[in-house]
Amino acid sequence: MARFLHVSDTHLGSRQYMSDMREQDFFDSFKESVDIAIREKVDFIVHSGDLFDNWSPSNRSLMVFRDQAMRLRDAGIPTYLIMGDHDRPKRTDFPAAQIFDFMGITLLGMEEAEFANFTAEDEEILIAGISNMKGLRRDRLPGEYARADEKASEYESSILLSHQAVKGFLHDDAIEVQKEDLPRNFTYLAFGHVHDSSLQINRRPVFAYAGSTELKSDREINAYLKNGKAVNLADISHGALKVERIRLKSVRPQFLIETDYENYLNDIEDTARKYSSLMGDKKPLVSLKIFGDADRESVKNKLSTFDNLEFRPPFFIPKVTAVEMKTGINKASDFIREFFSDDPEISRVASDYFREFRNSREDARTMLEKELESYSGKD
Ligand SMILES: [Mn+2]
Repeated sequence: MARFLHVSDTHLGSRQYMSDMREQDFFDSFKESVDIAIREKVDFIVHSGDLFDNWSPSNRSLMVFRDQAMRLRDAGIPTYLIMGDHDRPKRTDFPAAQIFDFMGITLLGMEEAEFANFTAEDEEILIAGISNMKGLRRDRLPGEYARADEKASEYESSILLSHQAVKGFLHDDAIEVQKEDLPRNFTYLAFGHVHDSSLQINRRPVFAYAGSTELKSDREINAYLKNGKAVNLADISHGALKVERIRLKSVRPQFLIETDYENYLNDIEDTARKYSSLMGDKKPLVSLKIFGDADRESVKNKLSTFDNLEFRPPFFIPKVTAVEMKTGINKASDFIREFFSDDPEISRVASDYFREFRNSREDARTMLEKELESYSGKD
């Protein structure tokens, strides 16, 4: 028998909303995953990709990972991992995780399926890994799955690590793998890439997206409110698998509230009450969308009086006003000016971005990042 933890999509270094607080949240939930591995005395960890948020991580992210890798090494717990789409180098370079190969961190399957053996008390367990394959590499994936599957037929217990979008779990444009292409001989398919978790125990092999350990985007809020974020704790023995989700407590609760000026205070109170069971050590982070007319100053003042909630700067979405097509509106920039005619500041920003995006996406991106940085700095 061997016990292992399946962790995925930790995205160390991610700074959601350009926020230092959010960067720390990702570090916290990664550390909690390591706490769980040590507490549960697992024999090894499998990580199914997107360890770091970026293929060239910040020094801080590398330090955070180093410190946790040292704790695991001291506890005698090796880690097997693959690269996600975020950690595959965009030019000729080594993957960041490979720096830690001397500490019991084994990176598998950079270009093709690769295999490691874990020697448990009474059996050899196969750990197969294929890093994220997209673009030209994608075409080789079915062949690599087939090769891994053949290898798995030689073992009673086997685990496959892969980081891809399987049909049924993401929108159809993003699909890279059909369900019938998935290998059949493994005991457990440990998948990464899809951030909303799912665990299918009533099929062979057992299939799991462990899901991300923090919310990388507000699209993850609904699934998070339903299922939380988790890592999977599994016992594997002679081809039999028992697996349970262990919820991560350090995840910062997030809410998205769509409302209007008349109801926003009630809606905030209702949401906070409804999800009071999620309130832990961290203040929930609320994204607020206010539709229609609103006294923006008053909203901002009111929000600052909540001491149990953190607010992102609220989004105000004014009623869409029809632009009358009068003479003189020939160019898109005239149209933009007319559309935002009640707010000269927004009108200026919109025109600037329109112009920049037309010239160069890269310049526009730099401009947007600068603007957001100064914005989050103010808040
Ligand atoms: Mn990811």
